[in-house]
Amino acid sequence: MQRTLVFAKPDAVRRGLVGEIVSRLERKGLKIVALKMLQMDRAMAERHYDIHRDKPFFSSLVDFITSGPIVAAVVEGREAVDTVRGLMGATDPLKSSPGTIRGDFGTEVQENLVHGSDSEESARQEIAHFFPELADQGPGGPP
Ligand code: DAT
Ligand code: MG
Repeated sequence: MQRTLVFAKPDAVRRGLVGEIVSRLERKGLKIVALKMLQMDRAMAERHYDIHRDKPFFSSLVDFITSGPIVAAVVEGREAVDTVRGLMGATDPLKSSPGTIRGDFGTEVQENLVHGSDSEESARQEIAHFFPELADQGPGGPP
């Protein structure tokens, strides 16, 4: 079993799509291990998106992701990282297939509804960042 970090972005919360997103994860068979609403401050957002620091859209991305609460989850299942990325669709919602979250509900690259870790290593780092209370747990929960 593998774990990954998923969050519904501020646009998804504003549009009332949190239940839809969580439901799609659950209906696929993934297990919600942890779930919480929080609002990222700039420091947290800049750390989360550090890899994009030099991109032209970085400050706009940080403005957006800190513009309201998000709902973050730790999700567990077989190949959870790639499974969630598949459910999300491509970064640009106009290039995402219908049937994916972004493909079904988005049109904007920035306001693309959902985040999912892109590798097992980023999942480990992101889970520790968003859910420090789980950081010392391996897959499957507390010993
Ligand atoms: P993903 O979220 O699919 O992993 P990413 O890691 O490349 O995509 O980018 C992180 C976020 O940054 C993405 O969800 C939306 C925003 N973003 C990416 N490319 C962008 C662009 N060309 N213009 C504006 N925002 C962009
Ligand atoms: Mg990414």
